[in-house]
Amino acid sequence: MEKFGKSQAMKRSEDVRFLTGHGRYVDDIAPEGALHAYMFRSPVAHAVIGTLDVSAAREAEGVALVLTVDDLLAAGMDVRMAATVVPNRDGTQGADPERPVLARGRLRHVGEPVALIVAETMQQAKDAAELIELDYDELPAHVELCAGGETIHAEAPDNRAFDWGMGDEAATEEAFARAARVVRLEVGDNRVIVNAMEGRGCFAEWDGSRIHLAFNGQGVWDMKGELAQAMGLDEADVRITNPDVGGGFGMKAASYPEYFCVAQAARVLGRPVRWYSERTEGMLSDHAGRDLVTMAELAFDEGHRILGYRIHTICNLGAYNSGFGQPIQTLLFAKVLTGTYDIPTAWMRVEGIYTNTTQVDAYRGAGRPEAIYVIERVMDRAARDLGIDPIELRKINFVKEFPYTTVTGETYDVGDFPRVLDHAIADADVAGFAARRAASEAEGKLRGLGLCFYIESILGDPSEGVKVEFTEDGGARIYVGTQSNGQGHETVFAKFLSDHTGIPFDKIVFVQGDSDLIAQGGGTGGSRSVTTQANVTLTAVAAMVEGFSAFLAEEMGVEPGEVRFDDERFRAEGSNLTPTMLETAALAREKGREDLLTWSVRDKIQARSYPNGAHFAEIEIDRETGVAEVVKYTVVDDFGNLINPMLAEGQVHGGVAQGLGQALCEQTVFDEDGQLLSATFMDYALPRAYDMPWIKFDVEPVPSTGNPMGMKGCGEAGTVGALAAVSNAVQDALWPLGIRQVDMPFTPMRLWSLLGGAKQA
Ligand code: SMO
Repeated sequence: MEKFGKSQAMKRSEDVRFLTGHGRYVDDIAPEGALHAYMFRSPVAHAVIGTLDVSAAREAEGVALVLTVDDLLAAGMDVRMAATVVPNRDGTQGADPERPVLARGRLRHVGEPVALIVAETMQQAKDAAELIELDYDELPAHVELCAGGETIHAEAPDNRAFDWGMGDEAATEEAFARAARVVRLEVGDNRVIVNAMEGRGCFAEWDGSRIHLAFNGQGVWDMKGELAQAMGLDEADVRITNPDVGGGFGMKAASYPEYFCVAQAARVLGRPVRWYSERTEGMLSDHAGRDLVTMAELAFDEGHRILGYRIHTICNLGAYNSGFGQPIQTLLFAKVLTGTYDIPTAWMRVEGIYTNTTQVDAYRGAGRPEAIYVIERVMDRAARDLGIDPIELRKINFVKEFPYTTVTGETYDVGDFPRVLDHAIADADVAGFAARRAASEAEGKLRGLGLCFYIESILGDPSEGVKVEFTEDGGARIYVGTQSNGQGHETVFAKFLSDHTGIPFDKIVFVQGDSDLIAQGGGTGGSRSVTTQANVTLTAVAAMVEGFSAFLAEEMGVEPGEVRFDDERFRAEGSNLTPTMLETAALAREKGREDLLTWSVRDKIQARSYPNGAHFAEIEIDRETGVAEVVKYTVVDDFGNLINPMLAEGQVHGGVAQGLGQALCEQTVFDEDGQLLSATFMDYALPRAYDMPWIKFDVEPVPSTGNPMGMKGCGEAGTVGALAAVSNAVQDALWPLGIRQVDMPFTPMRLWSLLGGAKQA
């Protein structure tokens, strides 16, 4: 089987469907005759609700139902959304205020759901929303990223949700005390609005005893438990489905208020109900990403070796705690705190701050881009301050012996950072940079080269489920527990099964996203899918081979141990029978062995994997306009073994695009009243194809020991590397002008202003 299954650049079979408008997204499959739901949202960032009068809306034409939090409570629903807290440094717990499904007494951000209106048509629902009378006493909005200000939750009077830490504070102090040099840098990580191509949406139907909620998520399993809890149903009476999904990026992994309300509306009305977010509505209510600021310090000895690392991070949580974990921006941050460097001691302190803004949550990388951004910016700054080449400084401090356990307790199993970096140095033609810079300068442009050497720590849920079913038509179905959001799972996992069983690819039907069809799974997130799903598929294949071998031994008249599966066929010495997997399944069906036709397996991989790599960005800045253009971009990744290098490269391209967007143009702006000023694509600049450079991509694999295929997750890596690579390139371009600090996004306005200032100086 070794000759199959690795490194095949098979094109995505689902793309024909997607590109010709035949994708089946949640809004395409809402039941005929479903009522339309519209969410009435808070118009202000902070207020105490006086009265909420929905009586006129209830009487409006076409309106079937209006739900407020009182209606949900009266129906016995649990309106508190799931959240977890972190222990504070002083041993107390982080604040644990309620996030209600619909506003309860207070309004805490613009766009917060207040009442759901359900009507025959969307226009009628929207018209009825105009009739809702919401009286409130407005409070000052707290939008600055600092403690203090008007209290948002009684549980956190100074708006500080938590103050946690990790590492060894005293040992780090001591390291700094004996350092030859200390380098400091404040690093801002701007808030981004995720803007998945497909907005959030759902529909729900109630058959009198069971609820079916379809939504465009990153998996069905968390929502199943949460909806059962909220609605007071047995989990067996909850079916959750995810159809085709047009991009999630962490944002769609959360459970959102609309889903609970729409499900309840369907139950109350006994009719299907649908809801779909509009773009501005999504910008106000989809969980945002990043939004933190870090003071970072590195202590060095005389030989430029790092003695200690210390950070103090302040995170904007928005108005509520994340459902994944209160310190969402720094939870996985801690796992790669020290990056690829051998740092003997480190300390991180993190404060979480509530503000009257949309909630911040997981976004492509969920903490790891944030951590790598900080360490790679401060490493670059350190090289400048110490007067040493940034590549050299990294090489001096790289972890070189594996396995290596970091100060935060992660064990990097394998890696070869110098080899990966050298490959990237060659691919990026670093040696030719000085000449390219001179050429740019001759045209009056500034040119900079920036490096980011990242590492990730991959694994959300280590366990995954799969079911393989042999069907009467002579083919097979694979049911996966992961969930494609557009990454190509349909191709990858069907092909993987095909390669390991010899079942022809076109005889395999791929099924995902239905909690009724397989018992459990983990969904997509944290770059976990390929490692976990491939692993459990191998486990299922092993079970099938064993089961079929025992069955065939009888048919062949040999001992069970004598049957082997080899080169797509079962064989045994002394038998002319050499059936394929599909032929064996057909034979089993003929003999009434139904037990051999369905294989359900749940298995977990043993350890995390640590993808790593080097990104080199080269940018040119036009002094007259302040426009920064990425003119050259090089990536060399260690993703371990790849099962489809083409799709992995596609993941990197998309990831880099998201990183460049954050670095160059995406700017989320709230005014002092907490109104989102960048709430349309007129004001919020997403990168376009035109903004993307050509990316030179290659791999330098060091197979992981954490999973049987030796793979390392690749879904988020592009974003992790891009932020610091571009930022360090911009810093490199501006350094000769004496500009020492500039934060993302590097918009023309920001750079032009800085360059104007530099000219006058
Ligand atoms: S930010 Mo992701 O879906 O782990």
